[in-house]
Amino acid sequence: LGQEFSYNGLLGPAYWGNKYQTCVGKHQSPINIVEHYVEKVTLPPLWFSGFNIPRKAMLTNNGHTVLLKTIGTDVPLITGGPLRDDVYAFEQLHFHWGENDKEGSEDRINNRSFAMELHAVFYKLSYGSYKAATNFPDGLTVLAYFVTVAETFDPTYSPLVETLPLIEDIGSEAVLRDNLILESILKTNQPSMQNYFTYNGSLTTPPCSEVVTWIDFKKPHILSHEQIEAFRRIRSAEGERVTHNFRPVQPLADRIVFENIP
Ligand code: SG7
Ligand code: ZN
Repeated sequence: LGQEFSYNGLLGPAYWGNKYQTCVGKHQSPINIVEHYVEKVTLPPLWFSGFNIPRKAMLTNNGHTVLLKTIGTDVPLITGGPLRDDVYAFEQLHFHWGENDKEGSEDRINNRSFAMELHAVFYKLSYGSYKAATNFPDGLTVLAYFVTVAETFDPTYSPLVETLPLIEDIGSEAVLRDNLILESILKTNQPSMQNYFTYNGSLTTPPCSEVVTWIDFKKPHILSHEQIEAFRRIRSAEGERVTHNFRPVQPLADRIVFENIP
């Protein structure tokens, strides 16, 4: 588990391209989104289904991040927006964070970093599986939520945050005490979900496959400093705390970032 790449030293982001050719591709993620240069558009609404059902959820420490998967059939689906008529199925969600609350997000807005970024990963259902989908340019979509820090934190994160002490060791996993309603964390029922940036990019870790339609919501989530500290206590392959698991921004090159104005 988890020693093919790292976020510092000789396995750090500057060296990912040595082992993984795609990581030096032209359409990599993350990027800095400069609001002055985005192209405003009005896309069909994003549609969410199956997010309001309570599901058994399992949290895993994979040595790089904290990963949540739901257990059971009839997975949550999304379509619309930049996905057009294609249907994408929920695979997992995970987080990126930094050493302190001033950094941690992967994408930036006008060069601003956020304390954390939540990624909900979906694969195009017609490709049959997550793994198969990663071979196609439109194989994945990731819903990205920026996180800012305040005392008045979002209580819907509590069941997840309370499980973090159980998975501090690499490879450990734990089932959330109560079944999880993804809609509470992901806010899929809220109008703010229709205001987002979208662009074509890559996985932000090796193999850096350029197969991701990124959808970055403008409205940030709010966690407390203490909640983010609980993430910083999970341990990597080297037995050290994971205090930095975000990739530096990559060149935009010839890409256009769109902003959906509902
Ligand atoms: C996190 O981000 C994990 C990885 C994921 C990677 O490290 O969620 O997933 C697993 C199953 O470990 O890597 C290949 C892959 O999905 C990159 O995903 S991201 O681009 O959304 N950040
Ligand atoms: Zn991610």
